[in-house]
Amino acid sequence: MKLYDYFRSSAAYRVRIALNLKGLAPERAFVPLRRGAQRTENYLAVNPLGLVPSLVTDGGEVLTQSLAIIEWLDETHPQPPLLPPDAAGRARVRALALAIACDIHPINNLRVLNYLTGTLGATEAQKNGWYRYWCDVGLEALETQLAREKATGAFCHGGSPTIADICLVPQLANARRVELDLSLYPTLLRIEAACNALPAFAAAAPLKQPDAE
Ligand SMILES: N[C@@H](CCC(=O)N[C@@H](CS)C(=O)NCC(=O)O)C(=O)O
Repeated sequence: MKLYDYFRSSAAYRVRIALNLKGLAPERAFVPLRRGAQRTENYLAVNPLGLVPSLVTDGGEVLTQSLAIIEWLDETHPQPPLLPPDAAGRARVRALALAIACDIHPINNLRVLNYLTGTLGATEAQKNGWYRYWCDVGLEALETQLAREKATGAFCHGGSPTIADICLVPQLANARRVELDLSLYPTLLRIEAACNALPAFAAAAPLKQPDAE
């Protein structure tokens, strides 16, 4: 397998965590987003979305979209499972993951931020304000949900990590980069600490990657 990766990409960070949890270490190709490598002919031939991650499977298929990749990994390498055994649990975990992957992350993506500053003429301060605002809106809702629901355990769902935790940890790393006040989210911080105590999460952190700048 081959993972197209970038140290600071939180979507790729999700896949790195899942691969580590499954004990898999594919070949890696780095796509330096800050230098526009995602829009080169070579990379667009792999993934026409021009986004990382992409995973080339042993069979040569190119998989895109971090959550689709992670669910594929979970189906093809079932241990340890990244989704609960019951349908209601799976719906809850997917909803938590999608709250991050669909509602927080995309509007703070590099190309959106570049459009704000480049096309719309927003200042750096306005851009960072946008980022912090949408991150806060999403994380506040997650904190409320996780703090009040009985299904929350040491991790987002019970006592072992799922795709919800896999999305949460990279999103909190992004929030720190824009200096969001995370003390407002004690449940999220508690779960993040439980995750980062696991080598699979710790080893996937952006600054531990070979392409970290
Ligand atoms: N929904 C996609 C999002 C992928 C994505 O947005 N990747 C970002 C990095 S986290 C990217 O490649 N950005 C490049 C750009 O915005 O030009 C997924 O989950 O894989």
